[in-house]
Amino acid sequence: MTADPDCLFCKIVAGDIPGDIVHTGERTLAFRDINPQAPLHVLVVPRDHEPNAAASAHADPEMFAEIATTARAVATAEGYDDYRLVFNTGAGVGQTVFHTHCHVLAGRPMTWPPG
Ligand code: IU
Repeated sequence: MTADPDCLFCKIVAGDIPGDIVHTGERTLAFRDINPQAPLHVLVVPRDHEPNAAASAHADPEMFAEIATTARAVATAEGYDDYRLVFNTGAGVGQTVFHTHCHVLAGRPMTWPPG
């Protein structure tokens, strides 16, 4: 497994700092966002460190299927059939934590296009 000692999400994956974990998979982890933007706001992360979704896709294409499956499991477990998945990829579109993560958002009306 690849980890970056300076990465916050690697530390949550390793259990070195606490996260409100809602799903534990062999290769993924899901935990609640500390600053939720919807009634359900969970982050699904691969355990392996990559800086963003594009890098994960390159390193491990199957990871995306696993992230999507995990996202559905999390949403279903919380009673939501409809949910939005977001991968901010790059600082220019708002990525602030540079460990691949998928936002799973649900529980309120959402507009399109996103802001
Ligand atoms: P972004 O796509 O990189 O902007 O998302 C990073 C998310 O990580 C953001 O929604 C933060 O609220 C969230 N987060 C967190 O859940 N726990 C933390 O300790 C930190 C950020 I720092």
